[in-house]
Amino acid sequence: QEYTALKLKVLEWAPKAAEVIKGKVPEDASVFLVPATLRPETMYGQVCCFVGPTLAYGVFKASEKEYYVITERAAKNMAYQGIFEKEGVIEKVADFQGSDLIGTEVHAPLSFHPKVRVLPMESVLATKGTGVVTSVPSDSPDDFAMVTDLAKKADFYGIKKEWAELEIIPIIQTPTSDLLAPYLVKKLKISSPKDAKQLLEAKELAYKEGFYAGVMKVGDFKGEKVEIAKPKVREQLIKAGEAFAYSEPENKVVSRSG
Ligand code: ZZB
Repeated sequence: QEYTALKLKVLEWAPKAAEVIKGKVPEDASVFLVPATLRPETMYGQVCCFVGPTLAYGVFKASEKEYYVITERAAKNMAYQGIFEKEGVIEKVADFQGSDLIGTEVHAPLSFHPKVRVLPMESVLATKGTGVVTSVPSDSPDDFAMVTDLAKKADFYGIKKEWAELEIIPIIQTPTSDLLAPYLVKKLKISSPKDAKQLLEAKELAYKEGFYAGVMKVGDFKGEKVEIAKPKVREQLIKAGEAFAYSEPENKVVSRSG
């Protein structure tokens, strides 16, 4: 899988995270949460950043001035892709549990909401991407179902309601809607982030329709087809130093003998 890894710079740590990171990175260095995405053209619509609350994350040194918050698994992959200073070597300076990071404020490149919060999502997989997921509820059914639930049950999740209530702005027009994910969630009668089966179906429909029939409604490539705009937005982010290419080997097939 060829992902775009986006750099979400930490602006303000949540209290628990601040305690953990204290003294671990130089004063003049930046720390980034780094989600892996297959949809760089949707980055205009980011409203928050998800971590798995029970997952383990590390803070890895990428260079003198830059540190990345990702899973160790992702760091090990990145070490062989020219992303860190020394080939094959990872340098971890701190450990977080996802829950420590909830409430951290980060800068989301390209987004209409440049400042977004880190929020919990139980379904984030430790075995895919970086374990950090940027949330685009306009075009991702999983994200729409999750932010809806977070806003509805803010106390239960231990977050501020307004963190999950940033406006969802249309960014891609398709023949059925300019808010494809909310449309599909409603149409398939998805009522919770736990409706895994319907969410998978909605995601597949959203990928297909977005890619083949979507037209950009915003940004520098407004009016262009998603198929055309996708690599252009990606290049723009990479040139600006706000993203980099990250790929990972296909999941190994587990043999029957184990
Ligand atoms: C932003 C975005 C906007 C995404 C969108 C999708 C969509 P996939 O589809 O399953 O192959 N993702 C990345 N890492 C993880 C993880 N560890 N656990 C759970 N979800 C993860 O995986 C790729 C997409 O799944 C990524 O692209 C990311 O969400 C999420 F409008 O980034 B995406 C129709 C989907 N639309």
